[in-house]
Amino acid sequence: IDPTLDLVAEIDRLRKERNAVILAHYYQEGEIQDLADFVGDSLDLSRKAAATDADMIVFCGVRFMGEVAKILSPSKLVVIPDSEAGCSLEESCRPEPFRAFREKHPDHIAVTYINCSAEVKALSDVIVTSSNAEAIISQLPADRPILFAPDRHLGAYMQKKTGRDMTLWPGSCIIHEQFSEKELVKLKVRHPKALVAAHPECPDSILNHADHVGSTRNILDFVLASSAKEFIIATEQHIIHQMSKAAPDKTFIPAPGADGGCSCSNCPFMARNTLEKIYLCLKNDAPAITVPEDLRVAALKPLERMLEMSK
Ligand code: CIZ
Repeated sequence: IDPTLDLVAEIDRLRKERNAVILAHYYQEGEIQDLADFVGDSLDLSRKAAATDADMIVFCGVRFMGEVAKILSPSKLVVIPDSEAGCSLEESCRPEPFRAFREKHPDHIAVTYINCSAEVKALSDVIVTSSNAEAIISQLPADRPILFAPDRHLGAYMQKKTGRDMTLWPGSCIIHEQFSEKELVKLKVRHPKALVAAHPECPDSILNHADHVGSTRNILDFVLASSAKEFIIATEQHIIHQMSKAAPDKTFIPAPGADGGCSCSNCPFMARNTLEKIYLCLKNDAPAITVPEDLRVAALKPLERMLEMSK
């Protein structure tokens, strides 16, 4: 790429030329969030993907999110800036062991977190995000046990919130798992007025110190509505970009890892996306997401159930 190219202007030109919509997750770099047409969590963004009349969707997030957009909007060209932008939760739950897990528990309803592959979605009864998991689980028949995959911390939190009988898949997110309870307690001592807002992908040892637990969207709403001025944020740190923009008078501190610093909350998969790669994927129509039609139809069913149950 010509280093003198104004990437933001070029992305803008190509977006209009291609009738493209740029979707960005809250966990993307601030400069990517700022140029997106919509910024949100995976639930908001999948709704946008389902409703768009654009010809092309540029999904700035991780691969499974682009895959969801393609499953919901098969006639659109869906591109992602980097095909290597994976997810540790997706990796922790491969289709074959998941199929065996299901077969071992034939009477269970398989509730699967959206952070998984299309193959695992296709083997599930209903998909959830952290924004709608509690509402969806509460609507499921009370006499049926639940299999929850792949995030065991979100599953354990849902078990506590809903009182439902659940068998948990042993997966976790490399980001949320790295926060340190010891360092968090030290940070709270230094900032006694700060409220802790944590994502339910965090282990119990972190959630036990939280004043508020919620999805990205929910944490964002919480800090904006709160009269407190200082917050410790226990999720991927780039959500703080939206918080600081909406409430510049408030202070947001990323929760610490074992070294006391905040580098642990920078998702290496989300960080693969850059302005250069967004420009290139708009220009080259690649990397494009493809999902075989039989798999797409099978994965669509539990996703549509999710959209229906979270209205
Ligand atoms: O659902 C999402 O977008 C993720 C990964 C987290 C959240 O809480 O929004």
